[in-house]
Amino acid sequence: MALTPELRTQAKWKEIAGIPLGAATVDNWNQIQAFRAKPDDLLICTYPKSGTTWIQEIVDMIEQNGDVEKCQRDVIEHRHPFIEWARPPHPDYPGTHYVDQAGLELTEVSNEMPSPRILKTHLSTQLLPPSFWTSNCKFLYVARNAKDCMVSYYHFYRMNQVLPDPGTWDEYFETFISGKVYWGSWFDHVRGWWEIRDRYQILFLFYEDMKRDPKREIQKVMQFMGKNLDEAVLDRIVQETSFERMKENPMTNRSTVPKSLLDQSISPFMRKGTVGDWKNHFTVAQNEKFDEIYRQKMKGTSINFCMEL
Ligand code: PPS
Repeated sequence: MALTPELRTQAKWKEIAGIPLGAATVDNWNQIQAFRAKPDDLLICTYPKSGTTWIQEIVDMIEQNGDVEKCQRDVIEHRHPFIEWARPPHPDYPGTHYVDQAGLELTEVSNEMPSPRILKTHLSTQLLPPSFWTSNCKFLYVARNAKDCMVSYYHFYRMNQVLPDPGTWDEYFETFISGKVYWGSWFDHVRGWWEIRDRYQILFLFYEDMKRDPKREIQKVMQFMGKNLDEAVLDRIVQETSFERMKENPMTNRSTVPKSLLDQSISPFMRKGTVGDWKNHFTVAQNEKFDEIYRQKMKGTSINFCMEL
């Protein structure tokens, strides 16, 4: 059943350390924090709307040695457990193979996954279950420039029927800047992961680089995963993970998710997949305001984003 506009406005999140998260995630927080990572785990880490689905498909294609059929074995959101995700069961959308009765994805069952396990999170460094730090596993972080991320998240909020209504673009603009969106502030998230990138096994990638030169970035991922694939396989992966292919692919485009959860008639999950769409949304005044806030919040970091290609 779809939420009415009134219920959507009231849709509640809860907070951990001031960071909004789904209520079911917070209700299961102790169990999530107690998860035991393994040294050969690979954790895909992103702020929402930064290219998570794209890097998941790339990682799976590499893991399956470019075998397209194997990557069709399940929808992308069920191939890699989403470690902090929990939601009440939905009759038309049962969840992953690893989900437990409380709707929690990361359970003892996922401990039985064959290694190396590939897992996914949107958590900031401060909220990650501690065993990920002590087990010395691999982290693959993808960052996307804040303005495009904000635009993509806005359209996702509009179409995602279980998130609160984002209001108008102008209203949402303020909400995003304040960090009161699911998984918190873009600034804190990106900064947090960037600052520890040399202390752990972290491959830090940028969405914009993946757009500019997908083959080079896919090669980096391949090396990071300890794989060696020949040119023809790499070319196939580039082709199969292009926006156009993934938009048409029912295993990656979320078309199997019921409309009562994701209403793609409002905005498709695979929306534009470009760099620079923020220019179609930001007013001149918003752009100036955002640049000033960015300067303050990212002061002292060496990170550099490409804002258009
Ligand atoms: S989520 O809900 O957080 O998991 O979303 P996420 O997958 O991180 O981000 C969705 C945005 O990524 C775009 N996308 C792609 N861009 C380029 N190439 C490929 N293959 C690709 N796959 C997904 C998707 O279109 C969303 O961005 P926008 O700007 O909204 O189009």
